[in-house]
Parts: sequence; C-alpha cells; structure tokens
Amino acid sequence: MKSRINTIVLAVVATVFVAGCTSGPSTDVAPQPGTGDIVNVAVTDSGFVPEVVEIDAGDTVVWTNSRTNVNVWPASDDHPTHTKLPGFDPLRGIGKGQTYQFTFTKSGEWRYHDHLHPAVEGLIRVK
Ligand SMILES: [Cu+2]
Repeated sequence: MKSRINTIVLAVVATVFVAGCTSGPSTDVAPQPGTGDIVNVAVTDSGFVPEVVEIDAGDTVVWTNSRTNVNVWPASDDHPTHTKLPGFDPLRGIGKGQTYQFTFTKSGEWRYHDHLHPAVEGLIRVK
C-alpha cells in the first residue's frame, strides 16, 4: 500500500514537472532576436526632447508630436533630401498626438531635423 502511494505521488510530481516544462516557453516572454529597446522623443514647441539620444543598433525611437497646433516631420539630414540615412523619413507630417517610429540598424551619428521646421534639430547616436 505504501509503495503504491509513493508511486502515485511520484506520478503526480512527474506530471507537474512535465507540465511545468511544456508550459514554460509559452508563458515566458523571451526577447526576440533583433528586437531592441524603445526610446521616446517628444517633439515640443521648444524642440526635440531629448535633443540627443544614445541607443544601440536595433533600438527603435518613437517620436510623439507634443506641439501645440502644428504637424511635425522628423527626418534624416540633409534637408530637404533626407538621404544621410535612407528610410528615416515618414514622408508626411505627423499630427498632434500622433507618433512616428524608426528602428536604427546602422551605427553612426544620425543628425535629423523637423522637415516642416528645419531649424529644429536633433541627433541619434547609434552605438
Ligand atoms: Cu527636411
């Protein structure tokens, strides 16, 4: 009788152990390759905040239009062609409260500006 109980206990323990192993990967959120951090930049009436951002390759910068009543258009230098970092250009103005995001995969010092207000400048430093 005692050995039968031991067998049942062992079976239960084994079942829990196996269930724990099989359910592990689906409940854990493993970082996916190529998925970096997200860094937020506000586009305010006084410029990009922060103006200089340092990130790792693979990180994504999200700009949010926090200006009073104008669209913004963060884009790679040089104005107006935006060719220093191809692809870093939303190709349109971003309305109040809206966002634009870009994932930086290339290391370097990427200067950018607000295409609609080119005097407003910022820098993304990608390690
Ligand atoms: Cu421009």
